[in-house]
Amino acid sequence: GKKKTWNWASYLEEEKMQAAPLKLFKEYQLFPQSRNGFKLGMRLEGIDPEHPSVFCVLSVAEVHGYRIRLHFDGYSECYDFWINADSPDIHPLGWCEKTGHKLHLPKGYKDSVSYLKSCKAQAAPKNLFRSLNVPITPSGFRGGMKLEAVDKKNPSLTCVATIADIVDNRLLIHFDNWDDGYDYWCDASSPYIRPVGSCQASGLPLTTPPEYKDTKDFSWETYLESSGAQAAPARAFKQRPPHGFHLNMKLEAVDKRNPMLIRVATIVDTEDHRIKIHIDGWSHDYDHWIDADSPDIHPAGWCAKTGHSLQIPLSPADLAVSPGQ
Ligand code: MLY
Repeated sequence: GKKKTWNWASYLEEEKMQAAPLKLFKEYQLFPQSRNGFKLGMRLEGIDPEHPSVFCVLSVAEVHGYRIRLHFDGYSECYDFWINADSPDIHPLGWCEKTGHKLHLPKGYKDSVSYLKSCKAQAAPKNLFRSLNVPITPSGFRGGMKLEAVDKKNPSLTCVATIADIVDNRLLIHFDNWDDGYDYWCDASSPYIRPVGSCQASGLPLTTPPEYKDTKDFSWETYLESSGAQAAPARAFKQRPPHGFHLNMKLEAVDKRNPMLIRVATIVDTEDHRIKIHIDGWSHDYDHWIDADSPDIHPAGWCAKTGHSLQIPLSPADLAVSPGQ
């Protein structure tokens, strides 16, 4: 058949749809100001996405456009993951020591000093990391404070939770007496966190820690007293305005099932703080919700501008002749 190059402008025209306007995106979703300076083999410290409370030694395993694939030193490649070069989840070597965080060394390494020495030869230079020039405003949140938080893995549940860590202006939310697999990082304006007592005030059920067989046995007052913890002050919670995305707007989104790929996508449903995206050309079975502030969505043209490949939608005709992409 005849081959023509795909481009956003003619695609939008054909589809009679609109690209999501730039003003709806967060700064880190937009076109980056600097280039991706990370190089293969560089070492750094970062959060394990499956265990957000854990900081590990990571190495750069692949560089693609403004994104990098990170590898856990000493572990299987199956745990590798992709992030943007300006991710707040990564730090230069030495950051954990400086900020009093425990650094998990690769399996089999007992002698942390000699291991880190060998890494230092390949340390990612400090200037490659997102510099936080924003002054750290005292937020009223402190480590150990209690609050009510949505379990993002079970979004119908609002649960008893603790601020397990604070880095820059982000809070690590941990669910009391659950493992750290449910933990997540968010900021003071997250729609997923609320002050102690919010569920009761709005007549919604609060999921209590697992040791409470009957939710009715739980009271915040006695819980705070017996745990010797403070409630996060209501004034510390900031309200975030709903995003402005609309139905049928198009954008570029990381493929959830194969995160090395970015695909052309359409917004098919919206909530105040989430959008439901459809991967163009795919079955609606793959449609899924994503936070509107996710670092994995970008405006049309992001891939082209950052030197990342973009998986373009296959038309039914392409499907019949091409072996796939
Ligand atoms: N069905 C899940 C629910 C776990 C909820 C954990 N949250 C509250 C942190 C289970 O029982 O494993």
